[in-house]
Amino acid sequence: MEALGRHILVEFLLCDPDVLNDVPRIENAMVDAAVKANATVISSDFHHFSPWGVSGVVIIQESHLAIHTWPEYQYAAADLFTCGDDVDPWLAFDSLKEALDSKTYSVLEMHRGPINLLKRIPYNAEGYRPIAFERMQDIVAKRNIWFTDKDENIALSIRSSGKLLYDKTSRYQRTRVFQSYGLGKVLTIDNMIMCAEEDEAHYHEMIAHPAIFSHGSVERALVIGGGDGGTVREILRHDGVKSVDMVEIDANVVEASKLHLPGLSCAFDDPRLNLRIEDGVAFVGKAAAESYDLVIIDGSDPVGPAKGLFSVDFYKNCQRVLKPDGILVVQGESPTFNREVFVELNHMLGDIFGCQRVHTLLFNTAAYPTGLWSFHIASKSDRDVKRNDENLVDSFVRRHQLKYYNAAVHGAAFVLPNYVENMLKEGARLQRLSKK
Ligand code: SPD
Repeated sequence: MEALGRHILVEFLLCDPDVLNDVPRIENAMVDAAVKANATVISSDFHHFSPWGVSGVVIIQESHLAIHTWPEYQYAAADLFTCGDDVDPWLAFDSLKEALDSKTYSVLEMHRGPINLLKRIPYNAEGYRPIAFERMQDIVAKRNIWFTDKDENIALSIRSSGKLLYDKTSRYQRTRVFQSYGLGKVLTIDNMIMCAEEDEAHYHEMIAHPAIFSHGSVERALVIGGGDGGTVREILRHDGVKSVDMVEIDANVVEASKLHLPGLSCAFDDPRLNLRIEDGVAFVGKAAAESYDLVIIDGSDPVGPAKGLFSVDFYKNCQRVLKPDGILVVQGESPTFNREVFVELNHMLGDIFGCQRVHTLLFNTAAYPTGLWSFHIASKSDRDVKRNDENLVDSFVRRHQLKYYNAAVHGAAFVLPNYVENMLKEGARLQRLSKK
């Protein structure tokens, strides 16, 4: 039958679920399929589908290829629609089948616009042809691939250039570095964003300097996690610091940073740094009592290997290894994105250190969902962590050309909006009730 276009509807079954949940990989497979079918790619738009999977479309000059994937069912639904005799959608089908590693499939082919049912009218766009041809010369395929960090309800997407610079999976997790358009190179662990070149200073300056300046004489520090190197870079800016033990569980994170994030990994060669690749929870369990002025927990979210970083026993050990006037800083999650963990961490530390000695600071970041993140700071003595020596801070900020932290930001970061104050108080009330 003669027709204007061919439309292939495919059920790809028993596919590789990891491929089906990988936005850049699916986008590449679809663009590749279009090229193999001899189509001209105009643009592509691919996103994470909630809660898992990928959804996207490749616009081709000869129509479109679209896909939705369900990794949890090892299933993908694709529709491959092409017009004209020069493009063969079956070549796209073959290419996709292989890329998705689909063990079985079913296909329905429809001929769209059957010529014998249509009546051609004397429509003449000849005058437009030269203009259209000229415009076509400027078309450069536009690719939209988004890395999305999300829970069931809230997400943050960063547009990727499609260039994956690092991708390794250890026994703990998958570490990737990709090139983004808006925030430089981005480091991810599993499906979470860890840091982005253009924005990481907010996080790393605020995890280190408020605690160090309020302590006043940090000499020995311990960092758990922080494999990208940003936290130790900030600590080692302080001349008074004599040694830093850094314990990262996954060598891949350190390797990815050394290879692709020179701005973060630049302090790895500092002779004061003792980098160990091992389990931070076990390390703190064995470390000598009262041996550190500062302990920083720079972990990822409470899933996978970072889970142990969110337990009472772990924080009791952190308190034990601190000197009597030592300070603990904990990656505190977001009051909106991870409300429960945010409150729970604050209270857990309050139970161990005493709630008057635990303070929460907030800072903004473009790289994490909701844009607002926190650190909880627990002091082993009665110091006012909000105070700092303005002159000292100012000259340090000038000397190191800091991007985010300064003396005023130090104080302001501890000022909490009412909803956050109330969230922490309400959580404390519920905790008291549950203990009765
Ligand atoms: N949701 C991301 C929480 C980030 C935790 N750590 C990032 C590591 C940066 N050094």
